[in-house]
Amino acid sequence: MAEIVAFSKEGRVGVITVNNPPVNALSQAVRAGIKAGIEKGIADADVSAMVIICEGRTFIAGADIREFGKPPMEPHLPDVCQFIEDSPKPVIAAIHGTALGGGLEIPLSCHFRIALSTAKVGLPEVKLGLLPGAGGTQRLPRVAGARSALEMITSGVPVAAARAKDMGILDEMVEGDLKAAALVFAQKVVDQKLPIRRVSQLKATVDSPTLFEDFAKANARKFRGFMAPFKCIEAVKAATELPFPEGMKKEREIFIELHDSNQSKAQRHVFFAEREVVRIPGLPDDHPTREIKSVGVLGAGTMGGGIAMCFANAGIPVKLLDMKQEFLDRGLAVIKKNYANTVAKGSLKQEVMDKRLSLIQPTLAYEDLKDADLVIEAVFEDMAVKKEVFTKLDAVCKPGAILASNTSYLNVDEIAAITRRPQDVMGMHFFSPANVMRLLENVRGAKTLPEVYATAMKVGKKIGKVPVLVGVCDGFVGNRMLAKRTRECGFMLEEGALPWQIDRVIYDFGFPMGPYQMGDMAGLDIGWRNRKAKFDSLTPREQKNNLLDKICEMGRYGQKTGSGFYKYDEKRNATPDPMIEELIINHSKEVGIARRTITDQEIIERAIYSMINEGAKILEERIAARPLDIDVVWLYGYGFPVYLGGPMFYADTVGLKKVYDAVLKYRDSVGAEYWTPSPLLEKLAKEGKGFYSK
Ligand code: 3H9
Repeated sequence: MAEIVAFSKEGRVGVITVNNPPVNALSQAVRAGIKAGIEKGIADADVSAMVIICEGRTFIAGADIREFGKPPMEPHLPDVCQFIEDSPKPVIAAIHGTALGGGLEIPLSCHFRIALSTAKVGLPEVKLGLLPGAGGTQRLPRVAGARSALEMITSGVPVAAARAKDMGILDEMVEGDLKAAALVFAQKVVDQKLPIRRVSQLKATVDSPTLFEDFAKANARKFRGFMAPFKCIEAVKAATELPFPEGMKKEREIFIELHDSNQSKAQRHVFFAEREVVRIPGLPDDHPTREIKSVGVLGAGTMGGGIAMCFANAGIPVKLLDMKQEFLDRGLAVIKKNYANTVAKGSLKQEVMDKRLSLIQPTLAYEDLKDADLVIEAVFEDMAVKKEVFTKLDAVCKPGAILASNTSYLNVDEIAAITRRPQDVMGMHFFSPANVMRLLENVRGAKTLPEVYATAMKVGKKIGKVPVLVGVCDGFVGNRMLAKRTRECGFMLEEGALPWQIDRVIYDFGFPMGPYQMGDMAGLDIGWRNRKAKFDSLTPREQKNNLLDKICEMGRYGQKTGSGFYKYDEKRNATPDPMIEELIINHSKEVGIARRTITDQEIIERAIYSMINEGAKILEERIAARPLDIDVVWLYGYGFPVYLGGPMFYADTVGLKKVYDAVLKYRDSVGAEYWTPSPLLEKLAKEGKGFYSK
């Protein structure tokens, strides 16, 4: 087996090669190996310079995230970095792939840095709720200036080699054989006796006296709720004000504070959850899948058009079918407009847009779908319509084609049963706008073959989605849980809350917007239509809780009609409407409920804990295989705050006993038909466990 870190000599250059697949993360062995390599190089009189280089697909991708939360093991990364910088012999980092986090902090401690032109460098710790903890916040401002460092560190977005060179992070950009280029560079350093440049001894430049305040203010919305970006600003500021050793001390203190915070734990959980979610429990990673080379999409409306774009973006040709030419024309015009907007913003080249458009072929004939490997229908949400469509698809599609429905709550098994191939039928629930939203709920029916849903997971990833495998139930994972929040918020309006109070609490919790702002934006008529379709299955209290009916009957459908729960000006700025307040107060009288003060805490408990309880039921019923599947649905489909890790992770941080006790409290006050604790929640709470710590 290859050594994790090897030391070899090429002429007078000591080469330290890291080989720790898959991404050369800085495990204890790597840290120790690099330090030992530098020691060897210093001690060896025949060595005049050293190169740090990596095997495999990338340079070091950072600290080993799996080691976080465990007892730290020596040598610590900041010490290794300092040891490199203190070396009396020049050390050169030779970068390929992505040098991230600690993987950039090592090069910043080297005296010179070269990279392939295809390489990228970045400090993405902020995305894990951390800050660079091995000198990144102190050294980057010293090579790139405080403003660039702030941008890179608080966004976590890596920069390409060319930009990194402009910023002063890289000394040279090279092509071809990186090791050969590094050896040439090292020889040059030795021959020309280039002075060793220790970054810690440089001065961090600040281009404006109010840089830090201005930067925090300008990004306030983007950073809302997150601790780490503000802490990153504090650390970079320290680099401009304090001597290096004191700045390092400050960085260390903040790193530990963030590392131990629930936010960072949540964000690290999200990092692994989004990678784990595509793995299907019980199926090997290499389970056979079907090849998807062409796709059919039914319905050229907003949803179908968005879905077609997803496949075209991934280079997969799409036949887009609708019933009338005018529907196709309208749908294609919207697709064109969407692409044109991206071109206008400079994020897409015109020729790429043209190529993508050419991959979307409109058609009126089902016959044209006969060769498609996958067909996704996005027609009207009505079982009779879906059955008609699937009967037609069953008749024309080739054997082995996967037939998927984009339904958001209808029974996929019932749809599958109308065909002669239920094993090839499943749900693929995209979220609106489908070309933007990352979540894809892949719904496996009772008879869907593993090969079929494994294909949907793979193709989902290919088109840039975060696919989550779920089972059949009303609303699947996301909408089923959302329905509980909607119900409780509706009840709280009757009992004493107002839409703007609920919206404020949900926004402050960390969602992008509250439920009533969201309803107004999406169009209240959608929820109204759903309510009418489900009216008979509602409880008497839910049937009488008819504020939505009253508001929609006034023609107030939300932003698009200028009013809904809120009223809107011509710029779509919302203001609370006294008329709606009066309507709600009168409604409470009508249904005989004495209004009372609803605290913000009650809003959180009823809106969020009701979803957690439902999530636990979803786990029991195996609709979702793991709590992480539920968390990913909520993070990517509904804007659950990343720094809380998703509803199930959040529940663990609150403590399941507390959640369970609240469920019992509301069972007594609101009613057992709404608040029966899930047996799983009850069991875990009583055992003092969490969804993740069983
Ligand atoms: C840090 O550096 C802190 C320091 O400042 C201070 C310390 C004192 N550790 O993403 P992929 C695994 S914080 C452990 O699918 P790609 C990953 O889980 C760190 N494991 O591949 C997956 O495992 P599995 C700052 C890691 O090609 C496998 O590698 N660095 C790490 O799409 C493949 O990953 C970052 O935040 C890690 N650091 O993308 C960089 N990284 O196969 C995080 C990856 O079992 N990493 N794994 O599921 C990335 O952004 C991407 O992985 C990368 C490759 C772009 C490198």
